[in-house]
Amino acid sequence: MTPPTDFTLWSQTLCKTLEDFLQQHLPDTSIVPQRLHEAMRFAVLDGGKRVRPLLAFAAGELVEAPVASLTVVAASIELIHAYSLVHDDLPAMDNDTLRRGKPTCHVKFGEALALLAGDTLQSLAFQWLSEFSLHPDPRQQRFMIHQLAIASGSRGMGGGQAIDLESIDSSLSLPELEAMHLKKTGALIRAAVLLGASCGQPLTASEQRHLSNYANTLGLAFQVVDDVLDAEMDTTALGKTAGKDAAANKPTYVSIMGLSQAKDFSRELLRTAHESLVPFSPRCRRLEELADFIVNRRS
Ligand code: GRG
Repeated sequence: MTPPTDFTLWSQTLCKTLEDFLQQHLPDTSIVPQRLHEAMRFAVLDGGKRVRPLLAFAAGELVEAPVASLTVVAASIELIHAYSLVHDDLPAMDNDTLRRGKPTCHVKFGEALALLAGDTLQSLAFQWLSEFSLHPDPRQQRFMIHQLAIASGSRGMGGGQAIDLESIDSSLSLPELEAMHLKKTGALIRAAVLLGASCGQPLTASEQRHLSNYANTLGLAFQVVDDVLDAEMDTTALGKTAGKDAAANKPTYVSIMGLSQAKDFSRELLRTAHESLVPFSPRCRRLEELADFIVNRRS
């Protein structure tokens, strides 16, 4: 067996920190309404790559942010992500039955409870972001709450999902596809990076531009790779239904560019992401490694 790399150990340690926080702070299943709390915990705990939380932790390392603040930010962002997956899987949207290698939330708990679980996970994210002290300057904390609200709302993830649903059976140009994914997938990835970097020392305006460029580029790269994996991998490897985009006749990077060019594009985006981090060297090591992980992942 090959020994775990330093990056693996780093990510495992922080995933454990995240998991402990989630276990402790998600409402307990003994509290009324028990079944809703079961559904919320089912949707969040024990699954997923935790890419967005890790991005928040890694961005926090640029600014010497305290792990306690980063954990709250990371957990809140994962709640928003989990809620989006629960709603995305509903019959009214993607109508999927498998997620993270388990039945989807509505398959296990019914549609009504899955809807409520998604809604209440979203509320809980903002509860945590406003309840814990994340920064000595309260304006900075307000900025974080505001950023996450925009990223998950109609100008971000929710809006991107609406455009995605409208695009079924239609053709999109590459710039239109990119604009959709910058919202649907990119906005939350960007928020993870920016919120993590908001928990510590202030960045200069130039550093903020570079970090923003990294976050946008990586958000796009994440989606390009997601499209490639949907076309290339099988359901067992992905833990969710493979080949869904083609079956639903959705425009993707693979349908527009072809598989080989989509892969080339993801590598080009990876190079751009790395270049954006140059001003932060060597504090940006984890952000570099996460970019590599996102582009080279197989699930
Ligand atoms: C009702 C306002 C409102 C919004 C609903 C459903 C929805 C918003 C948004 C859907 C957003 C969505 C599901 C985007 C797909 C992003 C994506 C590629 C998810 C998969 O992420 P991974 O691979 O999943 O990080 P894991 O399971 O590893 O966490």
